[in-house]
Amino acid sequence: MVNQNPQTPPKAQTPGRVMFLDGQGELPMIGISTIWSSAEVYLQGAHLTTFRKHGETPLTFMSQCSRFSEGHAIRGGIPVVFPWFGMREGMGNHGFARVKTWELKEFAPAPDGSVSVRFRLPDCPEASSYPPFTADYVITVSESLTLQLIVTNQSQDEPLAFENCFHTYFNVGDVTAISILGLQNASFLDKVANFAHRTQTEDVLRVSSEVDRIYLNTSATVEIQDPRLGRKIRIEKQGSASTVVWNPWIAKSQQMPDFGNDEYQRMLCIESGNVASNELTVAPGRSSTLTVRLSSELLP
Ligand code: TA6
Repeated sequence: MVNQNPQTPPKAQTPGRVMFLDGQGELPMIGISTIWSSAEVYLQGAHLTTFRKHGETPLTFMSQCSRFSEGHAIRGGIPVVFPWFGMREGMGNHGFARVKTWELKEFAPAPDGSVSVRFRLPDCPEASSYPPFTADYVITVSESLTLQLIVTNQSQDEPLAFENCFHTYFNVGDVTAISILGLQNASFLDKVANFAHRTQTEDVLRVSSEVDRIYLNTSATVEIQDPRLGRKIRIEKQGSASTVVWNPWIAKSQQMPDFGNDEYQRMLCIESGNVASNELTVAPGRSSTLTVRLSSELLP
């Protein structure tokens, strides 16, 4: 509606809200609500477990079998993978950030109705093999969801090398019916073929078996078209050269204790970050920011 009286400021948006709650397994969690959407974030891993627009099914997928206990990664939502991706000898998969309890530094309901929360990775023994750094994570909830991971090298003289990735699990109606757009001509490491180097020639990627691909040197927006849920999801990114696409399919699902045997049918990971040969090196005193914006639209 047009404001008839130029002296009267337009009506303020309803401010967003932040609530402190006990989540599953009594892990501390915050609930965020805005006029458009709601979200839940566990302090362990600064792990977003749900983002849902009002009137839509959740954008993010959560396994019904996920563990919620200290020191164990949550299965679903958005694990923050840092400072390494994949296996590191004797050190487990996907870094330590996803199992540490992050400090909540700030939460700010903005005048436009959005809410931002900022977390910081605490000091921990595992970080001592790196030059000193800080890692801040800002989640902004509005009609869309924006994620920012800011890593600053606090060393005076040593470069900081690391991998990062938002290992996002999306909720889909039927994984075999979706179309994944935005990866044509990108080259990838195919983990299901012993990391063979390949290039995607098809304009649309479809899933009909296990998929585990690390696409390199691609900063393009990826789109998931989901005819069963009648929606389109957009994944826009900045400061990210890699995209990982993962669906465990039948056998891997059965092997994962914290994942239901049939759940592969309703999820797909499209992960944005900098991994493998796209690993980042940040000079002393400098920062690097990974930004991802997730949005959705119902199909006509
Ligand atoms: O990003 C894909 C991937 O690296 C897969 O290879 C797969 O095993 C997955 O992540 C899950 O890893 P996680 O350590 O959470 O079981």
